[in-house]
Amino acid sequence: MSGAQAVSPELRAWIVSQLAAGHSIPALKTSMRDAGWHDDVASAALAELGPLATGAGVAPAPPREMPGPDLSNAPLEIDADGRKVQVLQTLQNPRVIVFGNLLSDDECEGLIAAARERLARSLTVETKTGGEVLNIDRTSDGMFFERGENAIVARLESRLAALLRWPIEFGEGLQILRYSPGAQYRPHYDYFDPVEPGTPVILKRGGQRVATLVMYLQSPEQGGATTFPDVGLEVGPVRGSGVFFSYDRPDPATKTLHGGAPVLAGEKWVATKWLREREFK
Ligand code: PD2
Ligand code: ZN
Repeated sequence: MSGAQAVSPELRAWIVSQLAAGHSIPALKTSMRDAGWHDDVASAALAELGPLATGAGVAPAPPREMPGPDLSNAPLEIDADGRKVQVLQTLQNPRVIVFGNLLSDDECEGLIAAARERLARSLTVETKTGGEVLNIDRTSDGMFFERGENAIVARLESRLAALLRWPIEFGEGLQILRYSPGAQYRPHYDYFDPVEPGTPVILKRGGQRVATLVMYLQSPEQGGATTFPDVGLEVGPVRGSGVFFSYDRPDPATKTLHGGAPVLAGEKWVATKWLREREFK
């Protein structure tokens, strides 16, 4: 303590706000001196609070809420809006969960039948401009359903909202992909790359993607696994099952690099549901 002057809560709050506004420590010292604060009080306060300006010593952000099932009691199956979904396999880092019995055969066939006539060579969101482009990394054909577009889509979406504990409104419309022999989806991240110039436009609608669920509607005869190269995981594309993974930040450190291995024989059909951090209007 120096003389009669202590670092008051008001001074503390003022320093924090000035640092947050980008003012330098020497500039603050001059202002404090002009306002009548002793140099040693000013120095002590700035030494304590100055690291805030660089981010050092700031408590890390609290963990954000993420989509995912409640696995606190290690359930073998979860009742999701009336369907008993199996929990077949889990990985902590990256967060990956393989589900069985997600869809019935009738639901798989119904989605394929409704999608088939609307298939076009798959476009991906082009992060350079925010538009859509043909992507040579993805050689499947695809289409999107609107959210709630037909009875099967609506039923599946409420099942997924219950299973993953994430509002229906935060999900993109269901994407359907068909991979013919030779088709693949080279490894990529599903979040939008923050450094690409088109990303801010994409994020206006619902914010970042935070999780993906790839559901298998038809198994190929050979090939077509969903791969996670960072951790050497391959998930077999078995009809009615699906692989869920989440990413709490748009960063390769999430280890969520993943791809669709080439289909070697037969046709592989998937439905992908992407979840956003906010309502996707
Ligand atoms: O079809 C797949 O296995 C696959 C792999 C990687 C699908 C996606 N990504 C996707 O739809 O994002
Ligand atoms: Zn993907």
